[in-house]
Amino acid sequence: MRCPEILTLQAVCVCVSVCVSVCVAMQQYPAAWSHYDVCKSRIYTEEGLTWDYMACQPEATVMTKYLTVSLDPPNITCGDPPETYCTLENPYMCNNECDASTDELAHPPELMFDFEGRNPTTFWQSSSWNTFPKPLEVNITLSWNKTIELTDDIILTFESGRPEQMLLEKSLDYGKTWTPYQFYATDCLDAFTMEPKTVNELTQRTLLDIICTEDYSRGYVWKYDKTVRFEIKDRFALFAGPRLHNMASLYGQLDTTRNLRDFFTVTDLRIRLLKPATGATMVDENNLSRYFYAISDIKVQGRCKCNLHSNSCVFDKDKGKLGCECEHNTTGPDCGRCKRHYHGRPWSVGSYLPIPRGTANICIHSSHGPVHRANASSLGVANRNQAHVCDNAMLLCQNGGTCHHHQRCHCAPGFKGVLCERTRCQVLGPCEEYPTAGQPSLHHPLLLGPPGLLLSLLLPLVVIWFC
Ligand SMILES: *[C@@H]1O[C@H](CO)[C@@H](O)[C@H](O)[C@H]1NC(C)=O
Ligand SMILES: *[C@@H]1O[C@H](CO)[C@@H](O)[C@H](O)[C@H]1NC(C)=O
Ligand SMILES: *[C@@H]1O[C@H](CO)[C@@H](O)[C@H](O)[C@H]1NC(C)=O
Ligand SMILES: *[C@@H]1O[C@H](CO)[C@@H](O)[C@H](O)[C@H]1NC(C)=O
Ligand SMILES: *[C@@H]1O[C@H](CO)[C@@H](O)[C@H](O)[C@H]1NC(C)=O
Ligand SMILES: *[C@@H]1O[C@H](CO)[C@@H](O)[C@H](O)[C@H]1NC(C)=O
Ligand SMILES: [Ca+2]
Repeated sequence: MRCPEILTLQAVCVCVSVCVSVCVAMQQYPAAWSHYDVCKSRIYTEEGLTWDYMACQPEATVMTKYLTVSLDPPNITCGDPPETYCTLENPYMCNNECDASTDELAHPPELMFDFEGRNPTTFWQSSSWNTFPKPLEVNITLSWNKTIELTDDIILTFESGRPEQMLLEKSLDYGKTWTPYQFYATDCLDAFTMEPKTVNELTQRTLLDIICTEDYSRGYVWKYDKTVRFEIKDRFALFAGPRLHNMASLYGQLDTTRNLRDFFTVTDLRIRLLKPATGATMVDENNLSRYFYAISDIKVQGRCKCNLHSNSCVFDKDKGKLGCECEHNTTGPDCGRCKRHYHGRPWSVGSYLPIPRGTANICIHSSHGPVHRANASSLGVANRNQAHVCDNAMLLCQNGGTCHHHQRCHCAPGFKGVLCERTRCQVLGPCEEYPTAGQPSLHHPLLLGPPGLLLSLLLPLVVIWFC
């Protein structure tokens, strides 16, 4: 459900508050937030048909289609020379053959990302722990060469026993530096000298803590659960509620807390396998073919980071990488700067606020100060992180409005908008039919409040603001 389409179709529906009400009625607010999927729409102002700009982002999708994988050590994949493996539970059951020179018996890394149908699973497999007691360590690095934002749990499915020790790392700078995401061990104290924790023990305040969990490594678990997770959704739920029904609260937080947004943003992931499943305290040194890693599937869901300046991200086959298709006169792989000749004010990330349309923060032509364009509708406010909505130079309050603490314009009677750039109900007839209560006051502190309270506060605000 997209308000702007209704708007485009029905020229009479000019006052956005009407549109918002329509949308609310039609989409059973707040069940489905499919927001931020439109970057601009046509609207009518007294100047005629013009563009209205909104914060926008690409849809979340399966990200494993677009990565490159590299293994370290590079020759750690099994099958060269061919080997036969036994199961962990039964050293006499040895029917797992690996031969890199035969298609049916090879287990290359690509098989971690192929489609898992109903057929026998396909998997990558390491060579066995022949070097015991030297540790069997493998790094699996997933690189996008593009900044992406994770939107769902990372899920690894093991065909071997799950590792007794493992570490998930992330990079935000294309692999130059790495930081831990989560530690996994059968015994966190022993392996990493960390107290074992689960994601359920995290709170809003400790959400960014890096924990060691024993949930995905214990004992003879592979009969029950073969997966190892990094729980994104449980972390989202700390703000958005258990079924993520209150995404508004999450978006509000992401907007105001840079660390939080960065936490879910990566260019690369690295899975560091540190110790394979042994199933018992003692490693059977006479039969090391029982110990190895095998992974059948890795799930990573996310969206391109486009700084809220694009709703589409495409894979360029020639360059072999993803790129945002930038709007709002921005450019760069992440829409991270203004286009040539559009430096009328500094580049700024779009904002999720005010919900539901956000603020586009478009780049402005260098020859136009924002003053000239400010009465085109919906000129974005400056990035809220800088708490800088208006000033006495570039972002002047219009039509006799006055700037208070760089936070908001107090508009003269009859005017509205972030910079008082619009007249009240300028195209519609009598204003009296619509709420005129006070000034728009979308202070984001509201969004920090208890999520339940939030929605009841938001809806009237949205309506008031738009009219
Ligand atoms: C894996 O990467 C880490 C750095 O993140 C490095 O110290 C280690 O030697 C690598 N391990 C292997 C087996 O290449
Ligand atoms: C991988 O290469 C290293 C050094 O190049 C070598 O020592 C090691 O035996 C090789 N491992 C396998 C499993 O072939
Ligand atoms: C492991 O034990 C099984 C059963 O005794 C045997 O068939 C297999 O060859 C052994 N593997 C190794 C590497 O010793
Ligand atoms: C990443 O993308 C940049 C720019 O498109 C390109 O120059 C570079 O070669 C790519 N790096 C890798 C490792 O593919
Ligand atoms: C830049 O933005 C203006 C509106 O501000 C739009 O008319 C124009 O098409 C945009 N230019 C480009 C190259 O996208
Ligand atoms: C927009 O602002 C400019 C300069 O402030 C003014 O000349 C113009 O008439 C305004 N247009 C509208 C539609 O208010
Ligand atoms: Ca597979």
